[in-house]
Amino acid sequence: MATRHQDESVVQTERPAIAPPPIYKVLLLNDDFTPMEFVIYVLERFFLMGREQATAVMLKVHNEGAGLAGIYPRDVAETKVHQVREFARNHQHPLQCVMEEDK
Ligand code: TYC
Repeated sequence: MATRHQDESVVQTERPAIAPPPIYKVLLLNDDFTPMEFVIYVLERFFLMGREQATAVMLKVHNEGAGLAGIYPRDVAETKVHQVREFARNHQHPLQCVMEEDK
């Protein structure tokens, strides 16, 4: 913090420690019903991946149960989760999207 004295001199004392803002992983979860092509499209549209990366992430989710779609500050992660859930629901697919703090 800076303290300004009457003679205009400035004394630099210790800064208060500010924790970096928490960041969140946004994950897609596997299910037996959502078409692979739909998941690839979701990764392209909402997570701005190219076709190849989107296909690789989709296959990881399919084979391992979950996969990383992206890492964001909390408000952005919440928006992504909301958008994906709504988009999947509108297309009557059970695709699940969740977020967790990235420790
Ligand atoms: N398991 C799905 C299928 O075989 C594909 C799928 C992949 C579903 C990723 C969800 O997050 C998911 N059609």
